[in-house]
Amino acid sequence: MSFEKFNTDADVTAFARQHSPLFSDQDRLQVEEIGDGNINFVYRVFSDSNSLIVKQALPYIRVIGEGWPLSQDRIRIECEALKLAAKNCQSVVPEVYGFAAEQCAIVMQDIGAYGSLRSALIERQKLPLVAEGIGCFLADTLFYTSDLYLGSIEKKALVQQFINPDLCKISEEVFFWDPYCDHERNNVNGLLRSDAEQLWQDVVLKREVARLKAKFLNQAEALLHADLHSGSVFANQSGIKVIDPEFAFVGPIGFDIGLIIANYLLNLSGQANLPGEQTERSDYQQWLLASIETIWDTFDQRFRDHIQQETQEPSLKLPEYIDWYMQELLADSLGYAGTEMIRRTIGVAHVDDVESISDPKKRADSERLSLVLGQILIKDRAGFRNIDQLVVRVRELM
Ligand code: SR1
Ligand code: MG
Ligand code: MG
Ligand code: MG
Repeated sequence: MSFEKFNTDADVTAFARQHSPLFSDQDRLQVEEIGDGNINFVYRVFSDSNSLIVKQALPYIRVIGEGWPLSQDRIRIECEALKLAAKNCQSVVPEVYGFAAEQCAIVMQDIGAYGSLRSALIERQKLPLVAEGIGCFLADTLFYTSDLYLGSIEKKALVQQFINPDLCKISEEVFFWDPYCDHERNNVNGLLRSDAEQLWQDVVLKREVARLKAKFLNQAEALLHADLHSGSVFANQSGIKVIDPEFAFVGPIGFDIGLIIANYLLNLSGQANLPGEQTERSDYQQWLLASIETIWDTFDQRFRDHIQQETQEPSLKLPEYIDWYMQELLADSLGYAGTEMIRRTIGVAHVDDVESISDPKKRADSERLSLVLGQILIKDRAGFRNIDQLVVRVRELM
């Protein structure tokens, strides 16, 4: 059967009925298109009493159109990554109800009781369980898909299952190339032009970004979410849900940790100029820094516990090795955090935490802070011995 895009509400509801037992024949169904991501189409299908989500991958990037073709295998990747995360980190991802390769579409649980973490951060909500939830998600999904847990043969099969060349190529370009040259895809605030030009001349920075890119290309360490920004995390008072793993591939663990830390720091940069009382905004910046510490500390403790209790391979359990490994992981994470901050500031896909600041001068002030932090994270990443040292450094720059 050849691929057909859902063109009408009836197409979407028919698919939803066929792939989930949630609705009866008597239910009158309605559809709303809710996708605000860059890549796919997302629909919410609902009756008076039930709802679910249908997500369809077209053969191109949604926000660009047919000019940027993209493999539809990404929807299989997303489906399989969601199922694996559900197994490794219980109830933290939406349940998959059904999948159809021909229509390149998934039917899954509606997590309507949760809201985007990005919006919560912009509104300065202090949701209590989010940072710890993210730390646990990282520790569980990354440990159980790494060589620290899987057998050698099983691990290679996982690498093969998640070969994701098109989506990796997007990240290879938008993280590690575009922002470091005057690329036509970039989006640079006119008031930041000279800062960007200075950055494009910085060969030490470019060398360090190349080292991070080489790890991204070559280090098949664990199954990553690989797009873990604050729009991929949904949250409420009782915890988190993580969505959208279509970029999943087996890569360097620090990439996932770094992306989410960066998104807290991007919000911190935004809070310097978002609307509201100064005292309220600076108090929130301190809360963001405390959250970053909690994310790392929770991840670090839980990941070490998993190694202690579940790693079979004796050479990988050596305490001296584990300490070295966790130190490397912190450096990698901070380096990748820096690349996320820079690409979200002068690259193709900006974030509302900063982009919603309407006064261009104020926005440039926040963007400059993001750029400075991003460069420090990349160049000085190996110098931070623990997460507290990062927090101290950020406070000096605020
Ligand atoms: C052109 S696609 C840009 C970004 O959108 C996705 O959400 C990923 O973050 C990707 O890098
Ligand atoms: Mg996404
Ligand atoms: Mg911007
Ligand atoms: Mg601490």
